[in-house]
Amino acid sequence: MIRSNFSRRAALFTAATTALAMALQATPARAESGWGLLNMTQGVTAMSREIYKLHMLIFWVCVIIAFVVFAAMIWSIVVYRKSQGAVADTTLVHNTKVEIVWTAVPVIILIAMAVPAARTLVAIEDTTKTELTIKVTGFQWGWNYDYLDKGVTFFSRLDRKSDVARELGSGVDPNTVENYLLNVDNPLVVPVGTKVRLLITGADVIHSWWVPAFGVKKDGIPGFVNEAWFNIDADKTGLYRGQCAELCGRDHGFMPIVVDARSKEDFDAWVKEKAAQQKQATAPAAATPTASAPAAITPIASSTTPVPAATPTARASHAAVAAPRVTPAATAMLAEATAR
Ligand SMILES: [Cu+2]
Repeated sequence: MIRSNFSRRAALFTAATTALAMALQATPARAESGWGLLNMTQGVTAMSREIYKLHMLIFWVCVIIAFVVFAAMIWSIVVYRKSQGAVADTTLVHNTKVEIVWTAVPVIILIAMAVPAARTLVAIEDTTKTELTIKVTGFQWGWNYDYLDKGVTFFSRLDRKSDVARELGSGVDPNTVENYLLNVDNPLVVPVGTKVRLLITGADVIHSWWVPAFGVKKDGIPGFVNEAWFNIDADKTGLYRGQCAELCGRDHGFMPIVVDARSKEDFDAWVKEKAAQQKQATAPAAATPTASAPAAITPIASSTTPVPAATPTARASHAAVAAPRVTPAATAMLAEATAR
């Protein structure tokens, strides 16, 4: 009696689970509002959407497994309790067939998840055929962006308004500051529709360059250069925000990232103007011995080549590393940041 009840209920249960799984998979990706805000963003690059799809696939696999396991468990506990006359079925104890099934099923599920995950991981690491390379150096507490071969380099750090408002007793209400702690003085400017490669390193401690909309989060480690890339959809110009994602010291929470994605024409015009400005700004200083000293960090061609200099302990060292490559204004800013 109990056996026939069991098979009928098992069939019902399987049907219900299958229906739920189909309903869940048919659910369209939600817009990023309301409950959607709890989820990761779909982003503005083909790769970020790929990562999002993978995330949702694995999420639903986990949800279905959790549902099946907990439902079976709770159902068994309630329906087949001793007070209802249920007798334990001992044929399943040390049953070879069952052992094989519950080993094989998880292995198959894991392999099924590993295939798309590995494919995506390989694509994330594929930094070939990039059209623009920018070296990103994290320091306590800001970012240096160096457009290799373009003659443009600058520091980017927390904007002044947020910086003032965050001070204790500043008298400024943080609620009145737009994009409080998420704005910078000099955003990273990049072109849309272009495969941009980032060479990410750290000048003092480990930082992590993270912009969710691009699906990029990569550590900047002193002595190493990590690679990452993104290609923003051609119609997605605008501002994208991120933050340092590695606990890097006292002001870790105060080193946001802002990327200004512009059309290719606008970017070309910007880079031209910026390079001309920087050339002009450094020209008089080139006569002094310190400013003409060779760069301590040279552009790195391979991700395995270590960066010389920069010890994690001496705070003065990152100024020594970065100073020869930057404009006087940036050097002053770095000195200010170091003194804080
Ligand atoms: Cu950091």
